[in-house]
Amino acid sequence: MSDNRRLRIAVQKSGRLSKDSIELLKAIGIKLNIRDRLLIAHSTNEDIDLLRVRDDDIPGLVMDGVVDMGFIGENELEEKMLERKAAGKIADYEVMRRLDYGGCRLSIAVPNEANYSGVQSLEGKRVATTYPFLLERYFKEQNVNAQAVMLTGSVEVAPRAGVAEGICDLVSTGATLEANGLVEKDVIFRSKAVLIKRTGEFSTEKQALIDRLVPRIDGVMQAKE
Ligand code: PRT
Ligand code: ZN
Repeated sequence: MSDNRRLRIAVQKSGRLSKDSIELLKAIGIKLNIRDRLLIAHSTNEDIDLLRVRDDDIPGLVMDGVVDMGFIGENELEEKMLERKAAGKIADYEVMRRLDYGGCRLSIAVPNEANYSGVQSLEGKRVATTYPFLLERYFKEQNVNAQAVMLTGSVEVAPRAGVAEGICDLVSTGATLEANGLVEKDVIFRSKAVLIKRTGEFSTEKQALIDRLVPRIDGVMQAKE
């Protein structure tokens, strides 16, 4: 079983960040015994346990101090931070390293045939997104009165379905937008994966482990440059 002498690190169980996060941990010398169905994976050579969860849960686990560290996309991290602040919850964390994977951008896109001359064109309209807090912050900064409509999936079909006039979603190659007859207009957030840690003191042992591991991450990233 895990106990709090062991460093707890949250990683996405399965998805776009899983493989690179696990590979990075292995590259810095952490031996892991991962069994697909299990929530917890123990390291066999370091005092480390991995908690394998949905990426959406990782910011909260770190901010609540349930885990010590986590690998997460900045988009999800920033969204959850805004959501928690709005709900009056603790939203503190520290970014230890910005990593070299998980790169994407959160962009507003509209149908090819839409008349669009800047974000002001969305005044009074609805925009479907999984990131309502980031989108509403952008609308506020731009002085636009538009409505963020929360959808957790299939955001790209919202305009065709008549649910919204535009979308705000993650883009990497742009193929999904193109396949759905949408054009990317405004990039509102640029994201990469980051390694974060909880705030507060660590035990001497945990701190020593962190101090030993983080320079190895730098070494692995430099070797790839
Ligand atoms: O199940 P769980 O909740 O853990 O996973 P998830 O489905 O919420 O997340 P997942 O695995 O799809 O993405 C995890 C993280 O990867 C995101 O939060 C981003 O930080 C990062 N990432 C990088 C991306 C993309 N690139 C990306 N392209 N996340 C999602 N996409 C999707 C996007 O939503 C759209 O549907 O890919 C499509 C667009 O891709 P292109 O290449 O067609 O432009
Ligand atoms: Zn998710």
